[in-house]
Amino acid sequence: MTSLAPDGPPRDRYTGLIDRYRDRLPLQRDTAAISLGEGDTPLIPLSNIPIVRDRDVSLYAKYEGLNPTASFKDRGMTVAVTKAIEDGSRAVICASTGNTSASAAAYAARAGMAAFVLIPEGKIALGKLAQAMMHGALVIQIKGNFDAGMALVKKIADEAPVTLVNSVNPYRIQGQKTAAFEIIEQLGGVPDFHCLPVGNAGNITAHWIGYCEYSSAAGDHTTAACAFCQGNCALLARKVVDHRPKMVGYQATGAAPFLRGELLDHPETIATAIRIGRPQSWEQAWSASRESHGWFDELTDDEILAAQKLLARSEGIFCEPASAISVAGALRDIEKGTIPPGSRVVCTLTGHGLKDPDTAIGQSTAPTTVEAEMAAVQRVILENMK
Ligand code: AN7
Repeated sequence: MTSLAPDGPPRDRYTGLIDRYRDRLPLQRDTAAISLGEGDTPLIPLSNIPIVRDRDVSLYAKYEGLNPTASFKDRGMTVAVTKAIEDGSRAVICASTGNTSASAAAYAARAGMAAFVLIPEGKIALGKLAQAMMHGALVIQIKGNFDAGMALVKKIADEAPVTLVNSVNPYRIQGQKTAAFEIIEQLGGVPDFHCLPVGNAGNITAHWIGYCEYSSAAGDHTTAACAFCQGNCALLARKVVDHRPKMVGYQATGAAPFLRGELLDHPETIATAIRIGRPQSWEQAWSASRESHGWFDELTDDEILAAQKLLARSEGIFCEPASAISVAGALRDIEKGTIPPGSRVVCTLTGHGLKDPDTAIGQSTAPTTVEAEMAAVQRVILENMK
């Protein structure tokens, strides 16, 4: 019943999203995947936050920070880099607020390709910079923001033999749509609301494509062995894929072109990952929002940081600030009732908190330093137990 080739990996060992969903991806059957085992990230119920319990909402975090380079970008990058190799390319280029550069650098290293990354000087989190440097990318800091970098790399990729691996590359979006497939499989159904941060707007676009594909496959489902189920078609047969979620996109107040209704020249937010004023998937994200009957909303930097801390302290989940905006927004909408009681809600946590140690340390209490003596240690413990 399996749709894998006879010499493919055993079904019980997860080997990355290209092996898992190849039939749903625009790659040739025999191209070897450039993979680091990305995808298959946990969907974690958030049950310790009082408002969630009070309103009888089922709230889940899709923890994309557990991908190989610690962000959702790896889903798109495995497909984009595999395709670049299929096409004979020798180098990749991107502009980035950090995570795309980390992912591109890692997958290019694995593929034996050169990587060129343009980042806004002083505006990317330390962990992401460390990753791009460590994987051997040529890191070019520009005295300008992400949008300026994006304009530059598009021109360069038009003229030079380098593959652009920002999400304007359609293979990136194709890889990222697999997050929606996984969510349906993990939930055993479709969420009512899907909340996620919006920067360049590639991810909201990709998720919507994923949900639409899954629901149309469910509608057409006649065979016992489809690409989604790989022989286990119970999910589709039970007709649990009977709707599509409302897509809810959150932006930081200082970088919220979807709320202003126009592109912005000077985006600003502590969530540097989404410090973007000119989203490349502008039209596609509006379509996803409209077709799903979802909406966009904005949150302040303080609200973003409060949600980051709440997740870390009450759920044990450390995500980066840009990721926390999905939970900040969902909780506010649950409280307002825009997300009604009884709903099933998924928030994407796009990147790991370790990406941005400076912001985490900056909002936490500094460690207490004492002499290495029992009395001193006891004193400070007792003081803090009061
Ligand atoms: C943690 O790395 O644009 O709306 O250059 O790193 O698909 O852009 C990162 C974006 C959300 C927004 N959360 O996703 C880049 C970059 C995190 C991110 C987003 C990003 P899109």
